[in-house]
Amino acid sequence: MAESIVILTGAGISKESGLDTFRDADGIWSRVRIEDVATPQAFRDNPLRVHDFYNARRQQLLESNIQPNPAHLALARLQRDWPGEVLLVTQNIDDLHERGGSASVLHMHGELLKARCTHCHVVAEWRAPLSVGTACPSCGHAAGLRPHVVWFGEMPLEMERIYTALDACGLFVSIGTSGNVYPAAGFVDEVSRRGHAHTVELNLEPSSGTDLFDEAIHGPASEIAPAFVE
Ligand code: BV8
Repeated sequence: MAESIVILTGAGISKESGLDTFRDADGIWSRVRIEDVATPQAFRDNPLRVHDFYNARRQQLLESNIQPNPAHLALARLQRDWPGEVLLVTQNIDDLHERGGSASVLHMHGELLKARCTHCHVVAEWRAPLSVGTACPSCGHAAGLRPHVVWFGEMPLEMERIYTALDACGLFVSIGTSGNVYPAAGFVDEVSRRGHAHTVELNLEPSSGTDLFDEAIHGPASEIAPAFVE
């Protein structure tokens, strides 16, 4: 039986599609502070500022120039053609994997095009700007909606399913992530501890955890991801 594969992607895979990364010199965290926009405390203190931050990113994602690049397309082909299981886990909240043709994507840090009600917990597709007074489409509660994203200090989504897949995989590939944010940054350790899976980093430059991988290939994702998949 073909080995199962876990792919972890980060902001670097969407960079060539026109979306900024977080920790590069021109990245999102060079312009705004994490504590101002990406924590539960920030949302309690200043929901308007947090909504503005995600509204702008949602609007940009919906602009016509933002399209999946060859790296997204290559992973969709891999998922379609590989005879074994391929779990595609992304830290990205964009929908470029889906638009690139991936039928199954696990968004461990949530999704920009969804909103969640803090009262009834319903998750709804959401493309319009959110504001402090937007009513929940399900329970009608005014001011209950928040972006469906995982902020710092919150539990990432579907961790049980991810760890089960990490424990069973024969190949783990990390693409376009700096390896700074946990628990995702610890996945390579989790796989390596078991000793019988191959681990590969595909990134523009060596990430902070590059030495933890069995193999590392450096260059733009749109070139090295398709080459790796073929
Ligand atoms: C949790 C929201 C358990 C959505 C994001 C100390 C203090 C406080 C907290 C902690 C601490 N130590 C550890 C923690 C936990 C914390 C954490 O890891 N902090 C770090 C920073 C120290 N983690 C958490 O809080 C997580 N939850 O641990 O839960 C828990 C909970 C409660 C109680 C007990 C336990 C939750 C983390 C989720 C945070 N949410 N964002 C959004 O707005 O987007 S994180 C943010 O970083 C993004 O989501 C992003 O996905 C994620 C990872 O970033 P990357 O994708 O790696 O992007 P980055 O810019 O860093 O790197 C890009 C890379 O691409 C670079 O290497 C670059 O070279 C490369 N690149 C660039 N261009 C290209 C390229 N590669 C290829 N081709 C190119 N063209």
